[in-house]
Order: sequence, then C-alpha cells, then structure tokens
Amino acid sequence: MDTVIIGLPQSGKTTLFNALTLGKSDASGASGSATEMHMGVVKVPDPRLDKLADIFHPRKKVNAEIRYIDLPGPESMAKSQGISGKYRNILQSATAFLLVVRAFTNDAVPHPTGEVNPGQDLETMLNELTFADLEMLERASARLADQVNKTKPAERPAVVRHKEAVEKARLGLEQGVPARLQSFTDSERAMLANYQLLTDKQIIAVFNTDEGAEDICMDRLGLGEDVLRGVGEVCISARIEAELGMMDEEEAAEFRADLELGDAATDQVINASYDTLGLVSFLTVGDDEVRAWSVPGGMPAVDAAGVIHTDFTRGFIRAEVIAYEDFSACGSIAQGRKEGLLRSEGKTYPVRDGDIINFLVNT
Ligand SMILES: Nc1nc2c(ncn2[C@@H]2O[C@H](COP(=O)(O)OP(=O)(O)O)[C@@H](O)[C@H]2O)c(=O)[nH]1
Ligand SMILES: [Mg+2]
Repeated sequence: MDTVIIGLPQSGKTTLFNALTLGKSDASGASGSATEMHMGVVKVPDPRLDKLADIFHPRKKVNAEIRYIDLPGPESMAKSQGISGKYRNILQSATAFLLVVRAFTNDAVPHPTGEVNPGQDLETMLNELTFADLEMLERASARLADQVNKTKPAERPAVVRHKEAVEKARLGLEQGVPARLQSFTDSERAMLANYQLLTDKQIIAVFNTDEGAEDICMDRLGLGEDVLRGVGEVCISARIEAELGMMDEEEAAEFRADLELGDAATDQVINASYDTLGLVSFLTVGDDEVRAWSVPGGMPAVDAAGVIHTDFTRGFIRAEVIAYEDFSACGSIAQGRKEGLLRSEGKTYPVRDGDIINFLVNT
C-alpha cells in the first residue's frame, strides 16, 4: 500500500518522512537531498503476529507494510505551480495521501504565503487536488465528445455513457464534492477508475505542530464540513519525532515520557491510516512464514486471496477461517477444527480483522 506525502513546500514533508521511516525502514535514497524521491517501507506492528510466530516458529515473520513516498521539493505541489506531470503517476497510483500542514512556528523557515495558517493551507492543498482532477476530466470530456462523432453508431452509446460518467464527476467537483464522497453506480466507478482521480484517494491530514502545542482540531478550522468528511487527522511535531526516530528505542521512550508526548508518529499515522482507510489485517500461518496482510475491511475472501497471489483469485476453492481470539483460546488449528471454531467460508465471505485464514486453491 503506497501512501504519498504531500503538502506545501517547507511544511515538513521530508521531516515527517524521516520520522516515519528512520531506523524502522529500508528507506532508500533518504539522503536528505531535495531533488530525490524518497521511499521507505514501514512495518505495521501487530502483537498477534508476534504471538503466532512464537507458536509456529516459522522461518519468516512478515508484518503488513505501508510504503511511504516523499516527493522532492516543489513537485509535491506548490501553490499556483499545480501538480507536475512527472509526479502525477506517483500520486495517481497512491492509495492514500498524508497531507502535511504546517502549524509550527519557526522564523528560520519562511512560509510560502508569509503566514502560518493551517486552515488556509489545508484548503489550498485540497483545492490543488480538485483542480488537478478537474483539468483531467475536462480534457477527457472534450476527447470523448470528439469520439462520439467519430465512432460507429453501434459503439456510440458506450462512449456516451462514458462521457456522462466523466461529466457527472466533473460537475460534482465543481460543486466542491471530492470524488470519494460522490455517489456513483458500479459501472460509473469502473469507467472513472481509469482516471485514478486524486480526490478519490483517502486523505490523512498531518498537522505539524510545535512541540507541546495544543492539538489542532481540524473541524474548528472553519472549513466546510463536506470538504473534511472522511479526512483523517493526526497532530505531531515532525521535527521532534524525527529526532526521536534516530535514537534507540529505550532512549526514545524516556524522552517521550519526559516530554509527555503521545504515541510515536509511526503508530499515530498507521492507526489513522487504518481508521481512515477502514483497513483490517488478516493473518496467514505456517512453518514457512506467519504473515499479516492489510486489506480493506469486509473485502470478499476471494479478493483477499488475490492479494496473496493473483492466481489465488482464479483458483479459489474455499477459505478456512478462525478468529485470532478463538485460536488463542483453543491453542491450535487442530483443536479449533475439533471445537468447530474453524469455519469453512466461500468466495463472498467478508474478511475481518484478526482472521487467521488458510486459502484452499487450485493452482
Ligand atoms: N520548528 C520546527 N521546524 C520544523 C518542523 N518540521 C520541519 N521543520 C523545519 O522546516 C523546514 C522544512 O522542512 P522539510 O521537512 O524539508 O519540508 P518539506 O519541504 O515539506 O519537505 C526544515 O528546516 C525543518 O527543519 C517542526 O515540527 N518544527
Ligand atoms: Mg522535502
């Protein structure tokens, strides 16, 4: 799952990236250069996985992972610069955005508009996403209008329907409703999926505050309720968190207690990501590996199987499922089977958090 860090210049994106990934990731290219894209993988902590590893003694324990991407300099969107083509693909392929909003005071770091104003910056960034989508949909609409006249009559209705879906999304955006909050039919969704609209991504606002500052309450920033619906919220000091990220765990924990800081940035951001995206983790066990997989809650078992291997979707027979709690209580899969706690589920079974699943597949 890719999460791209976006925000105005100097809002603390790279600092946040470091806080999230330093010492905890295979951060590649995180050299601090302003011209490089940084990528880092963060393991999602999961005590259940640790317990399962103690029981199964697998060769490998694999946590669910979130990949964070930090784009260089102004490319990560700056007011009036728009979203540059080069990085658009990366933004489009993201599952979610961490939208960093400057709330810290620091005279040495000039603010692009001259004034620290979290509400305004958040609105600017959300508008940038809307503008980018509008531009894309306007071009698509014009292209489709042209295509309607050129296609054979038999194929025309499909093009017309496609154009109508594009127009519907465009009108919604013009009325200020991001794509993720608009209601579309399944077929409209399928047609719009091609455009990978940026306002269709999940968003977590990360307010980068001064150390010890009061939490910013996003809904008190004076922005429209509609605009903020479904937007996750985290308040941290990226700089302090980045510094703590460089210490060893014990030392960091001491400082954290002294400074009366809350959970580590990584944990807060991961939790907010799971909440905002409605993610759950299911688990697979075996001698070779125990592993956690993060998927949207309620994902049909057949699709969850496809997350493990695309061939599993086609070859899906059934899923043997036991809830982690049930497994813990009865001690083994075999015992769970005896007690009827291990269930056999079909393709449409909605996957729940903590399900230990064995997929039976034809390959
Ligand atoms: N005081 C303070 N300064 C910060 C904080 N976060 C970032 N900065 C500083 O702001 C500047 C820009 O940060 P950077 O992460 O490079 O921003 P980016 O352009 O969004 O990637 C750097 O000089 C940081 O040290 C913070 O929480 N508090
Ligand atoms: Mg940066």
